[in-house]
Amino acid sequence: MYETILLEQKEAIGIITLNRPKKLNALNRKVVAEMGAAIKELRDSTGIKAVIITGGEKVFGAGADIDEISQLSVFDSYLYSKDIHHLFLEIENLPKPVIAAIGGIALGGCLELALSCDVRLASEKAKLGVPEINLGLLPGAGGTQRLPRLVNPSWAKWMLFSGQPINANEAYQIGLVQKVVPEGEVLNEALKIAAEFASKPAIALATIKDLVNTGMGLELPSALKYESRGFGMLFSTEDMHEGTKAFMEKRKPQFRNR
Ligand code: CO8
Repeated sequence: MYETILLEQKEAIGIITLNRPKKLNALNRKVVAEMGAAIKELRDSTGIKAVIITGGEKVFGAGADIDEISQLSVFDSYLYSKDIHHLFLEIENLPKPVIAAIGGIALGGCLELALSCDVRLASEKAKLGVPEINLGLLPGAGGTQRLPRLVNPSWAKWMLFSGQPINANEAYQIGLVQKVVPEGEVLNEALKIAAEFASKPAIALATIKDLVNTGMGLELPSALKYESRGFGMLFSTEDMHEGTKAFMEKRKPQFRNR
């Protein structure tokens, strides 16, 4: 149904695979439109509890399609940047965990896509970078903002100023990826982690994700008030009563995501 991406479901896990292999999965307008539709499908599907975004075991993606962006007018490039921001915010705010499984190069707009995911896994062969400076550009899909919020701002500036990619172990050391796995194993590992997340009570998971995302932009006293409201709200869920009861009865909880 989609041309530039693949959308699959494995049990409770939705998997979006970038699928422009001849162009190293470069993002064009069609990819952005199709990913937007796929993310909405995954959001609305009650059977999906966690999401993986990947480019497969060899490449994650080489960034925005340079051929396409080189032909944009000033105003169109501004609008395109806003469209990509809209998509990446939808991913960031999806009320389900999203894992980026990075099998190989993740550059420019594709690294920025991975930055909008909740956690990132990388193959030991992966290279991650923001080379836009070499095109006389900047990472206009969130890279100048999400990267320094995720890693030490000086590391972010190093990557942004030099345009040089870093390898998976360096990315792990600066906190850009949470785990490095052997070549060819990134999807298996992502599926394991997604299955663990998917087994948790969905309303608590979505509330925690919203609290982290929203709270990071608030000063602490307001963020803590927001947390108290979320905590109180969970007492109205069946899963909270089941989780605490199961603990007292020394059995495994049966969460029903209600
Ligand atoms: N866009 C379009 N085509 C690409 C891209 C790209 N980003 N990257 C690779 N390709 C194409 C190549 O042109 C080539 O196509 P063809 O076979 O038709 O000539 C094919 O993919 C294979 O690429 P290479 O032959 O170059 O493969 P190599 O293994 O030799 O090199 C590299 C791989 C190092 C990844 C190299 O392809 C490269 O440097 N690519 C560009 C990386 C880059 O600069 N990315 C940043 C792009 S700009 C960006 O992401 C901006 C994001 C913000 C956008 C905000 C909205 C406007």
